[in-house]
Amino acid sequence: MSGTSSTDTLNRRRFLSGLAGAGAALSSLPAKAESAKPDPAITEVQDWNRYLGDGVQKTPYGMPSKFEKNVVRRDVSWLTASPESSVNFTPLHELDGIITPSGLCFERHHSGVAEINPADHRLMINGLVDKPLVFTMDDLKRMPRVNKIHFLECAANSGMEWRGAQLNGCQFTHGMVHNVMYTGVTLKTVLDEAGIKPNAKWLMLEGADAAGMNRSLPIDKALDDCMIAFGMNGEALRPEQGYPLRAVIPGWEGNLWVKWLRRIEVGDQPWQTREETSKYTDLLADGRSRKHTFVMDAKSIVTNPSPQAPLKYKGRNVLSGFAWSGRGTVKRVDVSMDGGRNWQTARIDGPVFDKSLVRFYVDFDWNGHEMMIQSRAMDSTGYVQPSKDELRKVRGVNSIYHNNGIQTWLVRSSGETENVEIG
Ligand SMILES: Nc1nc2c(c(=O)[nH]1)N[C@H]1C(S)=C(S)[C@@H](COP(=O)(O)O)O[C@H]1N2
Ligand SMILES: [Mo]
Repeated sequence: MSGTSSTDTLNRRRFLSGLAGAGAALSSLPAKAESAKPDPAITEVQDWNRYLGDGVQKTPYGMPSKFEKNVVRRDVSWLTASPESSVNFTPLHELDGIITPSGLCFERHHSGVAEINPADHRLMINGLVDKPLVFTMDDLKRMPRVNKIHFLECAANSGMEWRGAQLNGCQFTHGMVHNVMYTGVTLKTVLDEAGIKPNAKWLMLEGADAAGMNRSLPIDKALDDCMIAFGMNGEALRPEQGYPLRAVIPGWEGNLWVKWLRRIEVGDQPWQTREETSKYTDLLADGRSRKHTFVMDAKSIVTNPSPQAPLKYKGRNVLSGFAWSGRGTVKRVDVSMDGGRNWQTARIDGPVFDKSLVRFYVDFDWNGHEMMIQSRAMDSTGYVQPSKDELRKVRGVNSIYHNNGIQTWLVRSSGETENVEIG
């Protein structure tokens, strides 16, 4: 029997006798004949098997196990000057399946998290409309509702990697992405209610944060598949994600997904705001800039193994990662273990939705040899994720945004894994 800890409660002691029978049964299990050293995890009765656990309502809003405290968002302290205009990163190597838990969705704010009482929040629609409107949150919640699962990727995701391998961990190289189920109203529903004029071509979405962040959105995209969402993963949006209302612009760069959404102006041309002129444009080699780079191209990342999740065992292992495309669904993911010489098709498991992450696996045996692991996504338009060199050929080396090049992880024979690039 293992020793009892000093935190034992009276309750626990009282129930010790009650559970003695069960304990005796477990400890009388025959030890495995072939195992030289008995494993106390199986031969000893554990505390949690002997004492009563916490009752209901210990945590009215449930939290992860204390043994999961590594599973957190992280920032890179030198990346930005202040925490209000900054970013943190989703711990991709700790996740599985396709849904990002709400508390782990990376955050990107230009002026901090606005704290808004939903009772005081309004959404205004003005400009080239028949009838300017102001909605309360309750108004929006009485309109026909939809649920959609989509990824959001900041255009600057992997931006540090343009000139070579930089940050050691997929959380930092690829962690500006999350995948969430949104609940809300389609943008078309609210626009139809206001009635858009025939000459309307663009919308301007504006946030209620101190940045008043705003972006121009072409009307065709708005009417096609955009939403204004008040829910994420089955509950209200988190404050960090724009509570009480945010724009959902499926497949397009995260910057367009205006949080704390308070106004939509309808116009006939783009507004040329800061976020679509001096920012979120990329300088090409010839000195010109790319304009209105909205779509996030197909991309993938192996999350396990990766620098923060080294290989621990020889023999049976699971390689895992995910892929996404802003142009549709992911059709196939190929994985190479030798730096791109040979490729095998990974097994996609779980639901495959439009403009959503898909999860892939390769079940493999590892004999301890060094590996150069890569993954390559193909989407429903036939587009194939390029290598970083192929990207640089077209885009030069002055870019920050829209780096969807193939990532390489070097797995050493110790299992330790590093961010590298092969030429
Ligand atoms: N109002 C407002 N909306 C915003 C921002 C902001 O700072 N203010 N940041 C944008 C950027 S650059 C990105 S990448 C996404 C990040 O969304 P997230 O914080 O839910 O990850 O929100 C966008 N919407
Ligand atoms: Mo962003």
